Amino acid sequence: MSGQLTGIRFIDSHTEGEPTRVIVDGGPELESGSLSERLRRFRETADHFRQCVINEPRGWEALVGALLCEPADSSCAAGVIFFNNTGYLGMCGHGAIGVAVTLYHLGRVGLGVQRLETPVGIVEVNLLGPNQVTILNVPSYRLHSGVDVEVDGLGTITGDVAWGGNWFFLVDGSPEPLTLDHFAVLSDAAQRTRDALKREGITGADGAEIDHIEFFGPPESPDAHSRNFVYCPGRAYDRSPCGTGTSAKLACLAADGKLQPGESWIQESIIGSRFDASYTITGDGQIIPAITGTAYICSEGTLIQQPDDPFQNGIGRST
Ligand code: PYC
Repeated sequence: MSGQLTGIRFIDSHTEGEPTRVIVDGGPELESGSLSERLRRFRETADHFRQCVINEPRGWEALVGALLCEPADSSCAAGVIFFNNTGYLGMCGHGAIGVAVTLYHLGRVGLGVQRLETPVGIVEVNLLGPNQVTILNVPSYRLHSGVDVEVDGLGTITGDVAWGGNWFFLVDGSPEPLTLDHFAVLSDAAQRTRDALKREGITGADGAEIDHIEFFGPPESPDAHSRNFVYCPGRAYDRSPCGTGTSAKLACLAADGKLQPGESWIQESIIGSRFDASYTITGDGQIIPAITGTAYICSEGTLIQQPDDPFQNGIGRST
């Protein structure tokens, strides 16, 4: 080996099949301030770090990174900034479950309730066991219902726009069968739906881009309520039922009066894994989703960057 090595210590887990890479050492210096301020510094001064961790050859497209930071709010066990192959996520439900299990694995927290600070608010994580976690997500709500969009090759697709920590377009009645061997056609349909939303100027609040698409259909398990396919910003699909996507779904069900506070909703993913979800209501018409799932540690190690490696920051891709 030549040149000076830089090491980035990580722990990988998967939550219901969806991977999370927690950076425990060797992350960028983001100084102090709110998590959203540090996210801005991360984006502006250290985006190469995100690319190195997520992109091939050290990462892959489905991976979500989680940079552990000192929390600004001392009631929190940790601050965390989530990122993926295209940029940064306000919140990540499967990722928060992965972070909680990783903090437990590291001996930094015990079982029971902890708080995590994210750029979009504080989330509570309750470690029910070494691998099982319930998260109380950020307040979630439906912004628009029954929005029609003209999608190339698919015709009119109708969906709801909802916030669950990220912006989602939720479509009941998937345009393709909800099985894993259809992931390529599902991804294609979801990408075209996303392109159409952009073209027609359909956005989340304050013009925010709707960068996650969710298709729903009947579940395979008799005790589940629904199966989904969730398409993420970097053209990867979520192997889990998606924590923020399930939160957005709960917000729609609540708004339609189809699910009552405290009632259980079992959301199945495209690979058959599941989250058990429910909600409580806030005073201002939003909901607080509770999402329970399991995560398992699957590897830990050190990512190495050498100054003379032409791909020390990974292989970038524009989406
Ligand atoms: O679980 O919230 C989630 C999530 C977002 C993107 C991938 N997973």
